[in-house]
Amino acid sequence: MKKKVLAAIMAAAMVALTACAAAAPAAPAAEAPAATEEAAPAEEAPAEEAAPAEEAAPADDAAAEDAGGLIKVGFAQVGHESDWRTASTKSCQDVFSTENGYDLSFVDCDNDEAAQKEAVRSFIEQGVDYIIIDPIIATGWDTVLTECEDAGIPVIVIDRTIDDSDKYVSWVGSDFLTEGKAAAEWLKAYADAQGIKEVNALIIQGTIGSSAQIGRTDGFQEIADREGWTVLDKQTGDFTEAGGQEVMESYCKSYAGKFNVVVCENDNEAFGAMTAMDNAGVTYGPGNDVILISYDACTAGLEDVKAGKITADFECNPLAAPTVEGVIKTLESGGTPEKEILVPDNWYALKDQIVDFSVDGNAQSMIEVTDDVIAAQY
Ligand code: GZL
Repeated sequence: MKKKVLAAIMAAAMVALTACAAAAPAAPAAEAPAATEEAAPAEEAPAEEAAPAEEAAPADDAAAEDAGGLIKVGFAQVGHESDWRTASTKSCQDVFSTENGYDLSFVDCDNDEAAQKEAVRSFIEQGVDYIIIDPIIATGWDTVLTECEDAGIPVIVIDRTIDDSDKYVSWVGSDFLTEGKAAAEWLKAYADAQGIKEVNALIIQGTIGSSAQIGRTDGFQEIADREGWTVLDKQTGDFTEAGGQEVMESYCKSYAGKFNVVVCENDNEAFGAMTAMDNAGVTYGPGNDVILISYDACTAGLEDVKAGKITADFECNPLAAPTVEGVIKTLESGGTPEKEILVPDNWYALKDQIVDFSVDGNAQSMIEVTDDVIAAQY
């Protein structure tokens, strides 16, 4: 929207300049006012043949062409650390395509907070119409969001939250605290059904300071405290498979024979943890030594549920881009979008591991993992 106004002003200025040039005695080409690219066609003809103002359109069309009539969107993505992230990126690139009327500037910030702030500032320099941010961590944002506000560029936050500034139009994402509570409330119901009296859990956390990590850790811990469970340790695997394997290798040495639950804050960490447990001779999944809980419920994660490796998987929906586009369309039409827009999550297990449970008094349902469910997943 911002760019369109600018293009119109430039076009009007070009028309005015061309009109002036046509009316004034022709200055020798060398003395003619410096013309911008856009004015070149009108300036090239000798004054007497200067194209009349209305024929200055080619220059204006050139300016409009520059803006392309597309809505310019800058997206500062966390990185490429997980299957979830891959799906999130694809969702955004599919929605904010040229065919759909967008000119997307995409930056993969490779889990680097400084690079992410730099990307947002580059979008301001480019004069995009909208900025989308998936914030690597939840704090440190007010300064750069103030710069976006000063530049008149609306910011939309997708997925993870920004907790130290409200200078954005909308946040679109999942309820991470509920995800953590759901995993723990399911564990409580499942342990009771299995006659498991003691829970000794090890947690492999996501990127420390990300709202996804904070919510899942805090939600699980709240129920663990209520139930008197022992959380033996929490260490970050940074949402990566390598990180999950490294932490689980250490856990298998430090807590050998002492744990019966492993909670991985995303599927890629669970993949790594499984490798480490295999190497240490620790069995996991229904009927084995360890109850393995994971988050994201990506396709590969659900395949591991179906294979009896991950005992329960708590989804975080990565396909928020269509909802973000809805926010932009509302803004384009002069409307005011909701400040917080939740996208729905589901919980998954095999039939025998599905138990009734509630979160904050709200009854939960679980989806049985079948080949069809896996085929339909992201
Ligand atoms: C959650 C998202 C997390 C996923 C991980 O909304 O930000 O980051 O759970 C991803 O897979 O790396």
